[in-house]
Amino acid sequence: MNQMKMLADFDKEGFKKEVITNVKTLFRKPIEEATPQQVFQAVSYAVKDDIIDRWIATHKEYEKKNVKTVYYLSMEFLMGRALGNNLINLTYYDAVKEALDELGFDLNFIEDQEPDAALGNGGLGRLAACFLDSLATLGYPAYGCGIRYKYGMFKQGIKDGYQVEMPDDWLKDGNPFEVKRSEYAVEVKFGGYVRVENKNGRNYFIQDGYQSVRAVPYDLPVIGYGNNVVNTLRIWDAEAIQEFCLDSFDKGEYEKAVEQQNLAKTIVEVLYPNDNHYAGKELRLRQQYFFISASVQRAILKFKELNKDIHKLPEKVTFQMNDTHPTVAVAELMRILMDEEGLEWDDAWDITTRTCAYTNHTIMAEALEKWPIELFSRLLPRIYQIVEEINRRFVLKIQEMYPGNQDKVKNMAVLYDGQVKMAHLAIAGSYSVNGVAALHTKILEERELKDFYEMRPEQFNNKTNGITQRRFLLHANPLLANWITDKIGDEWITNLSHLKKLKVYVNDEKCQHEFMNIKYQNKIRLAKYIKEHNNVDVDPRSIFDVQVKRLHEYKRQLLNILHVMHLYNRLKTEPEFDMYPRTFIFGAKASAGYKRAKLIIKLINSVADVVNNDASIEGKIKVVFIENYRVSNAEIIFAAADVSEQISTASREASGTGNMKFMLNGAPTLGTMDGANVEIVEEVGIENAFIFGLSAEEVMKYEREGGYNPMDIYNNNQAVRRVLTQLIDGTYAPDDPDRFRDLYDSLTKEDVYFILKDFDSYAEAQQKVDKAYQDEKGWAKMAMLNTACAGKFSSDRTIEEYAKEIWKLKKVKVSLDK
Ligand code: NBX
Repeated sequence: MNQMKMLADFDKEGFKKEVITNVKTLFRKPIEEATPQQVFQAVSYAVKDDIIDRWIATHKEYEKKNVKTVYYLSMEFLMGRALGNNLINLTYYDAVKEALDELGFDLNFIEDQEPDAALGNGGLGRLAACFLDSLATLGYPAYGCGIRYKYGMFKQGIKDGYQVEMPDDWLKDGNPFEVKRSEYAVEVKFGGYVRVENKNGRNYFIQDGYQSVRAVPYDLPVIGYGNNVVNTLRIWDAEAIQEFCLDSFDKGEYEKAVEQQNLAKTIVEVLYPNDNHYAGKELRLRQQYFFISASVQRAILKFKELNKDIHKLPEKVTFQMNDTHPTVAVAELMRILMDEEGLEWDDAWDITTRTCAYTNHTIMAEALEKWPIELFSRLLPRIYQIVEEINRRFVLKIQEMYPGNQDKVKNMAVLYDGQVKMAHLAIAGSYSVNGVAALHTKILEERELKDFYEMRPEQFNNKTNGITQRRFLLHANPLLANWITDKIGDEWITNLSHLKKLKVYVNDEKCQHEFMNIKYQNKIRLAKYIKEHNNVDVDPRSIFDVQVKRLHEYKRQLLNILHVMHLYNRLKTEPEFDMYPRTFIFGAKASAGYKRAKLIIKLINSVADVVNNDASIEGKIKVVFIENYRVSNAEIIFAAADVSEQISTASREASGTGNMKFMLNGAPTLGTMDGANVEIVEEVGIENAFIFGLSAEEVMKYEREGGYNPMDIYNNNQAVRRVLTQLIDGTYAPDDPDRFRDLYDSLTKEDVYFILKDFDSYAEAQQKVDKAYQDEKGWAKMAMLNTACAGKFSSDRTIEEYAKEIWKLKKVKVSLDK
């Protein structure tokens, strides 16, 4: 890379001066008196200075070349912290570290002052963030478009073993990297009614009696690695249109002003903390239309600055819809093309369906967005009219293809049963529909979206997810990153397939030692974090067995903790049983209203209380629940993991991306053949993973046949019966033996996630882990092979596929003339 050249650009003395000046102008203080937060701000503003020139140069270049741009529309961008990542991608990290050292500050400590930008729930939001990083690094013109939530994902505390939620006031000290762009504000209208006006023989549809808000964009820089490219994440804030007029004596006007203030405030107030679950709240639909209308309006205005003919839109713009949440984009684009640009339906529809594309992230029925028509049409009257017409024409097409087949209409219509089905609207309005892992796409084509696939197979494609190695290796695991660079050079930073060059070292004992020693150092770092944040002592020589992800029944944290209970039983009752010391590490936020998920958190903490305090097991098992799992502590956790728990019920996890982050950092997968695990095993070899459980086909077969009977297992499997009984006999809830009865009932009545069914197979795989870890060389080799074979899972690879196969983008080079 051009790292050396870039580093030569860095003016260390100038930077130090700027930090000192920034502290003075921002906080009226000499640097010696500044708080760590103030130093963080001062450093960030100094870094921003370096970013701005590249940012301007990038956009100048895009305009000069009039390039095609992708707009990645997403309700969520789970960015995490910016400072460290920005320095990494500017290739200034080491130089700034040195500069700060000389000023008497530790960069790591300064980084820790930054709150995570947690504008997302989990996988879907983090994927969007990784994609932005890759787009900029590859030099593709792109905008991320989202919402500037005042409060992001809640902060999780653990009180008495239970999750408590606290507001995430991430903007309270300001965000040094953002730039407010008031000049690009647009109006977004809600409610009212549609009036038809005839002008020159053509009907025009005009929304009247509406309430509206001013959408104001804030831009965040997204820096490409060492290439001068800076793309933009544009997040929208809402402001009242009418200034709040205190001296107005007109009561009606005054009340209207207050109403509009409130409307603006509430729209962007908070991120809905549900993942893979649809709640159907009116405010959520308002959020969706708010950021989509603003983003699409702005994109069209920008397009028109450089292009005369609106028919050329698909040649210059793609809207990629991250799940169904941004799907109103289809109708909003139709509205703008017809009502504002004056196009006829067919023309507008042709343009729209060559501009929009849709990514599906789930097959879980409870996650499918369906809006009651009553609500949808009241809130978005003109958009609803358009959706009605889309539906009318789409149903005609279905009937033409399948005359007399009412089932097809029932399964595919956009409007059905009084509801607007957002996935159907997304498919009808898109030229591309993609799943996020090979197995997931196959299930979409063969089952979930079968009718749509049969109608238009060429529309469907797979894009297996990926992660950015810049954040999840280069920044998160500097020891391993340096070791890899020493061995094979630094090209892996922008081309992860180079990691396969590490394969020649996997049998080399010295390399094995070095690799495992780095893992050990990272485990010490995590142990320190756990001591500081949880006050639990863990032994870095034990196996770090990690499950970190959102809490959801289908992800089966319950299977993991039931197995811990089982191991504990064995240690207590089988004198001949022994095991290698293991630390079971959990981290997970439960959606605030998801009772059962919260009860599972309480169970994990209750098991931890008993097991961690039982001296008789000699520390063989430790259980730790890491509070407030988020991007910033994830970086520490992945680097330190020995075992990656990816144990979802097969067919339920569309892809998973945590699995890839563990693999990259040298942790073998203990998992089911689900999502991208299938492809991980393909890359690394099944002998370098611990695979167990029903296959997706087997799960789906049981489901077609009405499930299975968990009581058969309860009756025949002593180990299972024992842990289930312990859920209701007070072993883990002496003060309230009924506390976990709901979990007991869910497992013995239906067990919809096949936890008991997969229990034995999971326990067996866990035994294999225990044995394998004790073969030091064998384990080192397996761990190294996981890193060496992770090349496919770079989001750079994923984005190249999107760019070539869906978006048809061209790369742009940016140079800085000084
Ligand atoms: O998207 C996740 C899937 O569960 C993962 O398997 C996949 O790897 C990841 C990226 O493709 N889905 C997800 O995170 N969904 C949500 O967070 C979500 C949020 C709100 C909502 C529905 C889903 N209404």
